[in-house]
Formats: sequence, C-alpha cells, structure tokens
Amino acid sequence: ARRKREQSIKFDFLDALEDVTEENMKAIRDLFNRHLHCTLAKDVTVATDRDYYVALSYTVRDHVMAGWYKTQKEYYRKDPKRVYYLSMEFYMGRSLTNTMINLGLRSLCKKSLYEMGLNMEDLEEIEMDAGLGNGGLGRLAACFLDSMATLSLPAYGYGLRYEYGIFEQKIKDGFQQEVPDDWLKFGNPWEVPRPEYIIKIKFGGDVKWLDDGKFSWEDANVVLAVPYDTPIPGYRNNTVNTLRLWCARSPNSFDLSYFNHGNYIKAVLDRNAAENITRVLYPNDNFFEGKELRLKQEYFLVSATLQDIIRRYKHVRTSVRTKGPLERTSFEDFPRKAAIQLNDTHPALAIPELMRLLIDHEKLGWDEAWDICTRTFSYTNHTILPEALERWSVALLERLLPRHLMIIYEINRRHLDHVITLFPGDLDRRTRMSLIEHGSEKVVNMAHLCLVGSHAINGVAEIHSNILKRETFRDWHELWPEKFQNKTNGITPRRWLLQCNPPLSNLIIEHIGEEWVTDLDQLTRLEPLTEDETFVQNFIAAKKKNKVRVAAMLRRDYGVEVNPSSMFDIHVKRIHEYKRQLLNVLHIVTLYNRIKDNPRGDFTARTVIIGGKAAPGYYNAKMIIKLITSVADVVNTDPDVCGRLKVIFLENYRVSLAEKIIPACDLSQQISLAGTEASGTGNMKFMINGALTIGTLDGANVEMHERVGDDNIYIFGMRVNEVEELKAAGTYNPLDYYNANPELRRAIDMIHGGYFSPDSKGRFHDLLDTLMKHGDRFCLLKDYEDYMRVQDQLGRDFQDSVSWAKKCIINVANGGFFSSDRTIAQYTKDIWRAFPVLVDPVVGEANGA
Ligand code: T68
Repeated sequence: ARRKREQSIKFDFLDALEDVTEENMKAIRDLFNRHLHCTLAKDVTVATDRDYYVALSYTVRDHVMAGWYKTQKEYYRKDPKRVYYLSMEFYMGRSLTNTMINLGLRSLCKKSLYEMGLNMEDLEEIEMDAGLGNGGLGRLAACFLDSMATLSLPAYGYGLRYEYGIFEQKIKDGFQQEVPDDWLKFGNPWEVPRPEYIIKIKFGGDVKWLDDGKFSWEDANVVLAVPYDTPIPGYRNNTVNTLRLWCARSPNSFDLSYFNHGNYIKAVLDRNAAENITRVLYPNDNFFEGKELRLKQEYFLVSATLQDIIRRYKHVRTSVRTKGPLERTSFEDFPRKAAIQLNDTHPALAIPELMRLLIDHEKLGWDEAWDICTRTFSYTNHTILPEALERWSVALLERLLPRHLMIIYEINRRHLDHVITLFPGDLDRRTRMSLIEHGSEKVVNMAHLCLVGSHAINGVAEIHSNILKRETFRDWHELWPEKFQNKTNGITPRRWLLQCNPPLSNLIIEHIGEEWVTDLDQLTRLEPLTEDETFVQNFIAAKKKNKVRVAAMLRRDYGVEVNPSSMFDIHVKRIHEYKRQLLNVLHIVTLYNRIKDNPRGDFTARTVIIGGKAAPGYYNAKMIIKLITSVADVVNTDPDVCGRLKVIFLENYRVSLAEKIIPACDLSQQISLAGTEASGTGNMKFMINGALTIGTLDGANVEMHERVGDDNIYIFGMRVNEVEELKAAGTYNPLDYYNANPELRRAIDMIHGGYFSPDSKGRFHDLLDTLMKHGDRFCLLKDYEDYMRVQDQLGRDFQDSVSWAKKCIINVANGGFFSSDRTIAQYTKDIWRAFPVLVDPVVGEANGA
C-alpha cells in the first residue's frame, strides 16, 4: 500500500520541507476523524466535502493552538514593545492552505487525507475568502501580518469583523451585479470569539464641564464591541500572533425607554441599529464617501482597540516577586510599550480618542497626553487622489463624537499657534495647514490630523513619498522634514510564490534551496541560471503548466476556450479611471482592427484577461466593465480573428482567484497615469511569478524598473514631471491626439458609433466624453501612441520564447526587494523601534494537538 501511495502522490521538493512520518500521519487522521465525529457530528456515510473541509480546518487549527498560547504568554512575560496595526481592512483570503504551509503540515495533511480517499486540493477550494478588504490597502495589511509573525514581532492586527465582506461580482448581460458576500454562513473555523473581553463604545450624548475643570461625555448611547481572534502563524518559527476583529453587539439596555413603555418586542428588534455597525464593508477603493455609518465604523474600531491596548498596557506584572498581576498606573512608558500604525486616515480618530482616554479617564494633563500620542502614532498614506482624502463634516462629528470634536479643535488651536510663531504673518499657510477647512461646509481634514498627531508619516513607494513631500504635504514637510519617510510596499513570498506557484517554487528550491522563503533576496542566485539551457526550458515548462491549469479553469467555470500557447496578457485590479483599463481596451480594439484589415497577417496570439470589481456607485467604472464584455463578445465570435485574440472579463476577481491567475501570466499590465498609483502591489506579485510588465513609471513600477533595467520591463508613457508640466500648462487637448492618430481615432469612433453596442448605439458616449470632451484627468489619449509602440515591441519579443523566458527569470531574480519581510523590517527599525521576541518550539504533546 505504501509503494502504491508513493507512486500515486508525486514527490516534489515542497514535500521535502516537511516531516512526513507514519506516526505524524496517524495523528492527523485521528484528529480529523475525531472532529468529523465530535465537532461536526457526522460520519463518512453522510459527510459532505464541506464537512471534510471543516474537519481538516479544525485539525490544522488544533496544531496552531499550543504555539498561540505560548507566543502570547511569552509576550506577557517579556513585556516587549508591541506593534499595533490598525486598519479598516484586512483582506485575508483563505486561511487553510497558508496555515498548513506556515506550520509545515501541508504534505502531511495531503498524504493523510489521500489515504482516506480524499483530495485535499478539492477541499481547499471550498473555503470562502475572508474578503474584508477592497484591494491593495487591505491586502497589504494581510501581507504585513504574515511578515510580522514571520519576523517574530510582538504584533497585533486590529480591525472590524464585517458580517458581509467585499460583494461578490456577477456578470449579467455584460454588466456587473453585486451579490452580498455572506461569508460566515457556514461558520468560520479560524476565529475564536472572546466575549470576556467585551468593550463599551459610546456615541452621541453631550459634553459636560465638571467642577475640577475636566470634561465628561454623558448621556451617550452604548454599543458593545466583541473581539473575535484569528491566529496568525509565522513561517515555521513557532510564533503565532493575533488578528483581533471587533463585532458590534447591542447591550441589553440598548434603548431603555422602550422597555419602560412596555414595548419589549420593539426594543429587541431595535438592537439591529447598533449591530449594523459591523454589518458590511464599504466597497469603495480610493474614494471617500462621507456616510454616517462609515464614521461610526471608524470610531468603533478605534475606541475598542485603544481601550484594549490600554487594558493590556496596564495589565502587567511590574515585579516578578508579586504574585497577582499588578496594574501599571503611570503612562510615562506607554510609547515605549506600544507603537500604533494607522493604515491610512481611516483610523485617524485614534488620535483624539487616545487624548480623551488619557485626559478624561486617566487624568493626565494635555501636554503629557499629547507627547504620548505623538510618540505612539505613525501614519501611512496610500493615495494622493483628492477624492479619496477623508474630510469629515464638523456637524456630523459634533452630533456623534462631541468630545472628540472639542479635542480636535484644541489640537488645531495649539498647532496653528505653533505655525504662526514659525511663519509670522503667513496667514495663507495657516489656512492651508488647518485641520478645519471651510468650504461649502466645515470639515476636518483627517490627513492633517494624522500629520500633527504622528511622529512618522510614510508613503508606500519612493515616487509616491516624494510627491507627498513635494506636493500633497509640502507645507508639512517644510515644518517637520524629519517626520517624512518612505516604506516601499511588499508582498508575502509565502502566499504569493511558495503557496500559489508550486511548479515555479519547486524549480527554485531544486536549484537554490529553500532559504528564499524567508530571505527573498536569495532569488538573485537565479540570475546566472539564465545561461543554463535546461533551467530555462524548465522555467518555460513551469509557466506552461500554470497556463494549462488556468485554461482548464476558464473552460470549466466560464465555458471559454483559450490557447495556452498564446500570450496571457493580464490586467487585474479594482476598476478605476486612474488605473486606465480603458487604455487597455483601446489597444485591444486596435489589435482587432489590424487583424480584420489583414486576416492572414502574422500576429502574436494573445489572451487578454481583465478583471476587477467596480464600486457599486461608480458609474464610469461599471460602464468600463460593460465595454470590456461588449468588446469581448465581438472579438471572441468574429471568425476572422481565428484564435489570435481572445478577450476575457474575469468575473469576481479576489484573493483566491489572484492566486490562480497570477502564476499563469506572461504580461502584467500596470498602466496608471504616472503619479496616480501610490505603489501597486499586484505588479510585485506578477514580477516574482515570472511575468514581464508593461507599465508606466508610476508607484513601485519605478523601483522594479531600477532593479531589472530597461531591457527587462516595458516602460511607456509620460513621466511624473511631464504630467505635472502638462497639467500646469493646462494645454492637454485630447482632440489633438485623436486627430493625429488614425488607429486611435478609428478605435474611438467604433466604440462611439455603437460597433460594440448594436442594441444601444449611444451606450458608451458618456464614457468616451470623459476622455474627449471634458478633458481627461488621466490623459489616456496622450499615452496611447507610446503604449501601442511598446505593446507592438513586446508582441514581437514574445515570439522568441527563450529570450522572453530569460527576461522573466531576471524579473524573478530581482524581485527579492519586494518581499513584505523587507518592508516590515524597515518599519520596525525606522518607525516602530520594536524588537523580535523569539518563541521556542512547543514541547510535550506533539504540535500541541
Ligand atoms: C491602495 N489604496 C493604493 N485604497 O491605491 C495602491 N481607499 O497604490 C497601494 O499599493 C495600496 O493601497 C497599498 O499601499 C487602496 O487600496 C483602498 O482600498 C481604500 C479603501 C477605503 C477607502 C479608500
């Protein structure tokens, strides 16, 4: 039986990373069966695949537990400086595969299940994504958690447990439809509720002056925050950190007046109002929508988290000789024990909230409290798009958070006094730097609040950090140059290479071992292998394998046939005008026209895959989707095209789909207008999975280009300085480019004339108007010609598969910098000033099971 098993499960290099013994396999099987019987109350005669998935998850979770308590106990014992990552989004995706890999259990589980007649890969597909994020910002938070645990940092993620994550996207008649993401409907084996740590959150009410000159927030409504903890295991280092997500629950006394009037039923029904706070993730990416419920969410996160952090700060043995836990009463040490990172301004209310807790509850004076705040907080900016910057209405703040508004005004008063002493008479500067802005309505500029309340502020790629200093926060940089930093984003190589791309990971391990998994710079050792013919052929074969797998998926899930030898040209990210999916469409239409004009011509076969969600209220983004699906309908059914061009709109792009599609990519599209994409992180995922990039010199593309050189990346379009000059001159006229380029004109005329929308010829007029009539903020037509030039070049280059593969290998080899381990090491050293806490292996019962 054993020989049979060894024959049927192919040995690969990934298996060699683990300790697969008969004894360990039996332990997994026993635990799995026990969960099936005792936790799920099923036996094999009635169990479904979902039951098996859940039983496996509980089995794996059991193996996390001992390391989890051990890590947390160690943090309590050593009392190190802790890092708190506050984010409204943690876009975690699936946990099962990643947990098994980080624990070193995946081969073991796979083989154990195989012996029971189960295919683990099928079970892994059953898990719902934890879609608690929109895009890059939320996924970055998830990658950071993995890296912080892998670097053994005493770190915590704090966020919200949305009952509905990012909506599920369905395409109906070519249009996007949103379906609620009921991700918890089958339960979530990865979370542990901790009702014993419930926290009270207040909204509304009034502020009263007390006799001692202090303030008190009274008559507020209370909502409870219940923490749910998810373990975050590091990569094979015994560390297991915690992601704590808050869930809103109504207190039993939610609206006492109803009880008093005997309307018990109504009182119970009204609990919904409080519990709606964590009902649903706002589905906007790079857009600020000043809704009251969103403000409540932001404050709910911040207040629960800070109360929890303070509780943990106080609960410490100040002396080893004392038996019971003593309270720490002085806050002097707070900034030496806690670093709080604000993921964009979404948790900015943490600053006035900490001030409130220190002053009103802990009775500190303003100056001492303020010093603690600024030494504790740091802020990451993720965008310079003005429509994304948070500006909360003063009237709304006054109604919901009256005490915080007072504190914000006091922060502002002291801040502006400081500004005016440094720049006497410069009233314009004073106005520009105020936290309060007076437009059609009075608003609080939340970025300004973060700048004044933090000791460090960073952008997420070099070019973006420079724009912050030079443009967006120019005055602030003049005031506090020492606060400004750059931390170029990164991605976790565990999920985004080891886990998602077994063919390539195996090949890499075969040649350079496994150290790259936690030290991605090791990938440079691949560069000399561009001269090794077999290696290059094996690299090509690995890519082909991934493409064949995606082709099979597209056939099964969408009923479309694609040619795995064609170039997989992939553009996946949120749909947004600044990301310029329309520029890609113009390229596709032009290719189509060339094929139509010359049906016998020699064209590089392409499969263009575009995917991404549009915010439900973003009309133009939704029309872009309809245009892509409309172009696809025409191109894919035109007999002249004859397999040389396929256009696919990939429905419901999300973390788990990214893991499948990215390893199969030949060409990665990163074509935002220079100066608009703060960093991008998809660009990095494609790079380390062996795709070439066509991109502008925007965000982290700039740093990718620096590392691989001109020959190994396809750069086009205006540079940031050219964009700035064009905008300053105010001379951009799309018509000039339309008139000057016949292929461009033809593509636009076809869309305008209804070629792709015969049922409604004017359907895309509004969309085209944004490019033509009103002057286009993102200058698509200006960059079209250069985009076409570079697309043509790379289309030809793709024909030489060996030289193409060598470029891809050079990309992989130079991708090490884009590990989120490097990013986190830099945050740790330059901003948080925290240190690792190593955790010894769990001894005793094997793996804590
Ligand atoms: C992204 N921002 C940046 N925002 O666009 C991207 N916005 O360049 C960068 O790589 C990434 O952050 C990580 O730094 C976002 O994803 C949002 O999703 C968002 C969410 C809510 C409100 C506004």
